[in-house]
Amino acid sequence: MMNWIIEEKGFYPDKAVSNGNKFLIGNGYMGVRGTLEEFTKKELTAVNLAGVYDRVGNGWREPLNAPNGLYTVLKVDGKVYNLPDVSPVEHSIWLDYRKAVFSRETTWQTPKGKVTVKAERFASLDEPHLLAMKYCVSADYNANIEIITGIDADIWDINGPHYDAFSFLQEEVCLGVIGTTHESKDKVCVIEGCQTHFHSEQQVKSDDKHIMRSLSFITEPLKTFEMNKWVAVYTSKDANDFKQQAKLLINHHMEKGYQETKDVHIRKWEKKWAVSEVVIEGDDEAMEALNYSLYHLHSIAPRHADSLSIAARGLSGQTYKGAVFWDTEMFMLDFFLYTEPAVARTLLKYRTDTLEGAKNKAKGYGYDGAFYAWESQEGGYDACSDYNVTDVFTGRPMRTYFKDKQIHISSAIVYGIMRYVDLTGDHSILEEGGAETIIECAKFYYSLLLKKVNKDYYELHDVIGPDEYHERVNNNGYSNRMAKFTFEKAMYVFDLLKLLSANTAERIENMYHIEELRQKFADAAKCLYIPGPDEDGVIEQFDGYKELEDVSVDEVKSRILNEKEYWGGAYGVATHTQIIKQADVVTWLTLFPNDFPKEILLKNWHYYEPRTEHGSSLSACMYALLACRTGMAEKAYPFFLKSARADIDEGGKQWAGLIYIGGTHPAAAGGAYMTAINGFGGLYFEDEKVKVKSQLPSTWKKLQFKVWYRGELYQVNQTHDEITIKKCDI
Ligand code: IFM
Repeated sequence: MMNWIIEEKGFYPDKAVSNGNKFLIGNGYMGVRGTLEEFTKKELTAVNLAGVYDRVGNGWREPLNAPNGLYTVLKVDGKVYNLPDVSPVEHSIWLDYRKAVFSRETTWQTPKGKVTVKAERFASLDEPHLLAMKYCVSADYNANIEIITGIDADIWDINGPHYDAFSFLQEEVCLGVIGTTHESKDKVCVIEGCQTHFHSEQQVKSDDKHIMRSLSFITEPLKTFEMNKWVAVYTSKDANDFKQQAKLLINHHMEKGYQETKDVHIRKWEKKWAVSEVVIEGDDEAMEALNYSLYHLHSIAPRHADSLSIAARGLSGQTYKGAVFWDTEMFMLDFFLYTEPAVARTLLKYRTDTLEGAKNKAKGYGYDGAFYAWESQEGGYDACSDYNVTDVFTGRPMRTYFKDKQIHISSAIVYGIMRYVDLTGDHSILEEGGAETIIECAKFYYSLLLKKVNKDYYELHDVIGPDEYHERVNNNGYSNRMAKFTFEKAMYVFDLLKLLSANTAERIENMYHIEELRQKFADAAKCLYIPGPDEDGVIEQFDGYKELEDVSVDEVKSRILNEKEYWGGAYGVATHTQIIKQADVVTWLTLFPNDFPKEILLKNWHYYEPRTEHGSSLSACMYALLACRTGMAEKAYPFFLKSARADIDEGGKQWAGLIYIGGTHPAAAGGAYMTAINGFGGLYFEDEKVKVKSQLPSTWKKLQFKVWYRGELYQVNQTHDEITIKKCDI
């Protein structure tokens, strides 16, 4: 039986950080880490805002965390009862990820009796600016209770503090904090309102980082005292009258009541699950892990905007600078295309709207066209630093070349746009900047082409492929293949112009010498060097890769002097070996399985897998997908489960030196989804039809899912003996 609840019984202070990720709630506008009400920045409590950034001094620019309006502390008979300070007699936390509600229940023993707190909260899917909480206290004696609840503006930041000043307000039933950001002087406004179902004495107090109300009352045995709390979060980017809107929102929901607000939220989630739930009969673990992954993707989908993308760590904090990587287009996009194409469009619109930033980046390096940001923030600003890793031995920043050399990022944007066009049949994204984006990306690659005097083909030198441990290599197969794909798609866009509106066609014709570009791109697509298999059937990841030391991952691990040391860069332990960080050639073959016969795909899978550290959560799903494609469903399974459980297992790297790099792993979540649907489910589209070539793992008795394709919703049911695909009534 599918269990939609993940739970942790008992209190483990060391898990505060990983639980913050695992029990995260969010609604695309904001994410609230799964920390307890009394937790502070020490436990990495955060209300992380989507797409709003700030920079202090030379620190990394990162997304804002808002003041925490859920902050609540309990006093019993004059003493604070907080975790982790006072050990509980019982404690558990759980997340109902079908309903997207996080709960905790904690009982403490006081000298006079037992006191229990039961709380739940959600980030409204109906109203992106709203958080709601129910906080209940009961005791088995007449306890003297003080609930101290308000807003904590002592915020956890990695490279902050991001607020120059806070102003506090107390108006009617509301308490509020308005922070002024450092870089752009934007305002972040958090207003809370509170309703109790009991009589209490109320007092409001504030200091320079908090505004809190204390509610005092005496409990009666076996009676539960309930407090409901609403928190509205706005920024000055959302509305000029943000404060007014925040107060209106609180008042509106206070009138509606907690239960109604919650019911509407749950109904909205039910609508999402009605389309996106994946049923796997015969394997509850897989079904739970997969749908839990989908919960995370839903929680970070930017439904409140029409041009916004998703950060590599979702809304779980400031890690990776809250920036958007190729993760979105290559790993998460399929989920949204299949279940909520409007979100897919919003993600891609962010890319077409940041084309100027990409053109500026290309220009800055002396290239033509559009070189997208490796770590994209608003406007396409590349937040990736020249020194993205700190050497653990010397404490010195290490020069890394992710920003300068991961040229494959631009092709990921083209891939995403074309997949959207293909699966939705909607050309409007091309009309609204997509066509230019594709052409500019092709121009970028064209300006990078090299031809040796004695050769008649083009090469791409000095790049970094998906495997980041080998920097500045020549002819990375993945990058070259994706550049070729980009040239082909740019030519396709030229052909498509006649189907687009006259305005778009005219705009493009005025901007470009189409015939000249067409010839250039055709020549580039034809003559760009694409490495082929050697006598062993293996495709070299880049020129000279096979000459590197051929050792095992374990051997490389045994050479490590510090468990946090970086494996790549100039002197990394993997740099001069064939050990790679993540799927690279295998990613290419997964995307273009028809480039080579199946035996070559298999040979490369078997060659590269033992040489892959899987040091990135993006790696496993590519191995899983190619394994499915080559008839190795059983081999794919552990890689699938690893991706699906990425945020359940608390695995992965959490810290790099003193820098927290943990958080949720939406790309792994999206990768798990692709493996289930495209891999095991074998979903593909041909002749404008939904088709499947399934190969379910032996334990899966049935796989059932829905997908949107060209404006129609289809339900796909598969067993080992039967496949049905039928259109749903919408
Ligand atoms: O985009 C990835 C990259 O491929 C590997 N390092 C982490 C990034 C963000 O997930």
